[in-house]
Amino acid sequence: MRSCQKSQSLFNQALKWIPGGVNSPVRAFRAVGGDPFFAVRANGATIWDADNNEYIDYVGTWGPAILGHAPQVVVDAVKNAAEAGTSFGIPNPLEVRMAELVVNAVPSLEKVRMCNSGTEATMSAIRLARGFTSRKKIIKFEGCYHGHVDSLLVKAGSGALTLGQPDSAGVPDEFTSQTIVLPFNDEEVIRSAFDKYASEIAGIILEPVPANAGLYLPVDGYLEFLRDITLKNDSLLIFDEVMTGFRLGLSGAQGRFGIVPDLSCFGKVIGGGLPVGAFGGRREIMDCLAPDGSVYQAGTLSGNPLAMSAGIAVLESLLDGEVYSKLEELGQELSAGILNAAKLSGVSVQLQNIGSMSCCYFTESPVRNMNDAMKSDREKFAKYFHGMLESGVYLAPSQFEAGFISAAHNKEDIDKTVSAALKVMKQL
Ligand code: HOZ
Repeated sequence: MRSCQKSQSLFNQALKWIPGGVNSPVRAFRAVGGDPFFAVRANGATIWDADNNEYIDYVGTWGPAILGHAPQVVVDAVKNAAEAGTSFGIPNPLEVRMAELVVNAVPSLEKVRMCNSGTEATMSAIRLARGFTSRKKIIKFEGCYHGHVDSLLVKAGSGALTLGQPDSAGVPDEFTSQTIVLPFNDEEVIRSAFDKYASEIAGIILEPVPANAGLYLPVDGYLEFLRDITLKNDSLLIFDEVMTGFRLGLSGAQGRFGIVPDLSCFGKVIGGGLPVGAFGGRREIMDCLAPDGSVYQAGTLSGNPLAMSAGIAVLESLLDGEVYSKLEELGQELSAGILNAAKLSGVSVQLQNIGSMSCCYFTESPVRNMNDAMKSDREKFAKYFHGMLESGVYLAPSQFEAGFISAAHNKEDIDKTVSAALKVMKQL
């Protein structure tokens, strides 16, 4: 058993002053039992806790660390930027470079606005969709998580689902009365919604690859269907690419699946580990934002030079595509290895994988939506999680989160992880 004394003592202190001892619920390990470790350092693919235990990290700060932790290009960029001033509150040249990089990488974008988190991005995107269309209703999917936006915190994934609270107290019914929640990967329910409310639906927001109830993929033709039906009904298609943007390729899931949404939301990777969000789309829609248009959106720290410099350093490192080739290869290797470990151990799993993202459900039946994901044996997952942690592998402490590989992982990390999985699964 590894020693966790220092983490434990920090957690006891944290519990006195921080609700649940954490600043974001899923970190509390409630879904898997036990208490969280406290990280003091992270470099490359490794994270160290306060007791100096080290782990191969597949959380990657929940997605941003695509180059691994503390890549030199990011550390240098942030240091340089800090010396020139940590915040200006007036336009700075880094914002222009960031916008250029994002718009050039994602074909559906003509303009982009930076904000400070994925939550801000989705909140602003749906406000913009409503302002542009002069309609109120938004369709979202069960198990999709778009940050903790009031009107989208209905049957939400991530920490909300992890804690069995997909709907939040404190959100009045009136705030969600214009939200239509439907199961993912089901065309019929979408058709019925449009039959009933066509002229009222401002847009559909979705994670094109839902990664907040574990990870499942759109079935063939589904994203095309959503594109088609929104176009026919003058509704907007909003891709929440906070997780998949710049992760599944330079042009995200939309590039990978060949879909052109009207609006897209970003976060995580584009911030290089600093707090960033962004949303963008066609010029005629984006120009509805203040100060050009009547949809208000703002932020004291939006376009912050530290965050811009970190994000720019990451995006520039991704431009030649080499990182993505490596991630595809490692992603396939890890998934094949874990699947094989499960087979050898006689454990039924659904190993879901796309590029550097993956999730292992402990169920025999295919997972295509939140209901399927809920069938996973979460007790088994908790045992698997703790077994892996003891073996020096840190997975997300919830069945309903995806795992991430970074460019700093190598074959040796994958081999160690697969050996650990085999050992742990044999004991399940
Ligand atoms: N919403 C994040 C994962 N999908 C969790 C963020 C965190 O707890 O840091």
